[in-house]
Amino acid sequence: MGNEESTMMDDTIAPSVLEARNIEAVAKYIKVYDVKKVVLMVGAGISTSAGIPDFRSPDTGIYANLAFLDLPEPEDVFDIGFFRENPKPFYALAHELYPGRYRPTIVHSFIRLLYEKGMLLKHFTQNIDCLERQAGVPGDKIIEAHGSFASQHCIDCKELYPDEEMHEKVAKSEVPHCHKCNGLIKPDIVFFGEALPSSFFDNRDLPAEADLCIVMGTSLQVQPFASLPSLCSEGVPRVLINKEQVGGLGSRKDDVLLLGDCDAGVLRFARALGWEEELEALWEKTNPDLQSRAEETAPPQTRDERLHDEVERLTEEVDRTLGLTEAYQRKVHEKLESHESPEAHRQSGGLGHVFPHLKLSH
Ligand code: CNA
Repeated sequence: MGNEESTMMDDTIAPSVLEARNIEAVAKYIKVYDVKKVVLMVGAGISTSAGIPDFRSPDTGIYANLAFLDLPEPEDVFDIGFFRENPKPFYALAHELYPGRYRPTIVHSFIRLLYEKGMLLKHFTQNIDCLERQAGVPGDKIIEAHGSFASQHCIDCKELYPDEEMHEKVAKSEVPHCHKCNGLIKPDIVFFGEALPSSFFDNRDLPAEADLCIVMGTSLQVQPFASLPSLCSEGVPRVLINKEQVGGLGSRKDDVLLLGDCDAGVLRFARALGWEEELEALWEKTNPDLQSRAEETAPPQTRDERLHDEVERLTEEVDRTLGLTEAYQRKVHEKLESHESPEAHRQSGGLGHVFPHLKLSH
């Protein structure tokens, strides 16, 4: 399996379903055939523009930059046998890759858009960065074929390890140990020599049902994932958006290769579908600056809201600086007095209940 013919289709041979072997013809096919069952197969290349390096890109890939970890072979960082002997290189790398530090790319938002349009049959990802979830693709539409950082267990007794402690350990590049048996803790990502999750095998029939397949950002070098595109039915268009041609993509009559950067490829695809604005709006929602901008442009607060916020802020300040000086107490008191009318003050029973440790004189 997975040894698909990789001889490229001759330009003189016409496609069977598409009008032409280009992305505009795929967009037309989607509209004309009312495509509703799209399968995606992706890898690290869809997250490189988020700032997460892939494995195999020369110069920028993780394998080319593992010298600092001093490994016999770069692949050893994900080798379960090596991990048992020396987990430190993996945890140094986990520190770099850990979810929460990166924004989804426009490709992740494109996958979400396919979902919103009711067209996403299944998204197969080799990535462990959880960016598709962060972009709003629901978990039941995603097969994380190589697992993810979402949970972690002891490699010996299989005890679950708490998320919060894991975050702390990874943040410090420390190796966590099991609270029960002191074994090594490993995130539930699939290492070389480990079985893929059952969800991968349970859903492996879906590519055969698809009416469109999109492969992006993967070198298709890791089996059994690499065989997925070959499981699509003959006569179903397959699109490859990647820096280079990979696997058997390009060997069938309705294969379309969009070689180059995947963000640019997806934008061109969206434009051909008339979805460009929608896609950009969806991607903008993943912008972490959006929240702060929303706050800046929020309508002015009412007097009561301002008062409530001020009380909360002062409570925190007081909690932080227990053991206040007399002068500071006076300052807080004056400030509160100037924000609250005597009437409101009486009705609320004063501020002593908010600051039980503050002896305010009324
Ligand atoms: P890979 O073998 O490193 O291949 C990446 C592919 O993407 C190559 O063909 C690149 O040319 C191509 N590529 C890189 N950047 C771009 C770009 N901006 N636009 C278009 N194409 C690009 O990675 P695979 O995913 O194929 O290998 C499988 C491994 C990688 C899985 O086991 C993953 O767990 C693992 N991995 C995941 C992450 C992540 O979660 N983001 C990061 C690094 C490695």
